[in-house]
Amino acid sequence: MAAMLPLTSSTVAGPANASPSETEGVRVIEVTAKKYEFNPSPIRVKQGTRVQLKITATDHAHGFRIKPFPDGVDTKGNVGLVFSSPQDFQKIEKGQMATVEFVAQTPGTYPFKCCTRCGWHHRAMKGQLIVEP
Ligand SMILES: [Cu+2]
Repeated sequence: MAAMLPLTSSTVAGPANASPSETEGVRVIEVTAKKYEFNPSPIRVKQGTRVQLKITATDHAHGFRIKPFPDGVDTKGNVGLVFSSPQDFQKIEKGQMATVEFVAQTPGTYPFKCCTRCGWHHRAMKGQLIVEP
């Protein structure tokens, strides 16, 4: 039982428009995707957390792709993010929400990016997930 108890003093102090909440051990983080940014970014979670990213494309169709290996780590090593959904890629239509769920198994920095061509600066549309030990 003890492992599931939430800490009394939450250190969640993200941007005001992000509303992280916890449901049955899942950390739900709402993310917006718009030209040409993800918000919030970077997203910080603790190692071992089951994370659900709810990504809403507000102004245009966007995409979301995250690397399952942390930056600077040999990709032949252990996977750092363990996905519950079969893929780490989502296309998100305008006004729609996509959910990506995974366990943040290994500390490190995981870059993510838009993977649906959405305009001139599409390639610059990136963010980071930081898994803290
Ligand atoms: Cu794009």
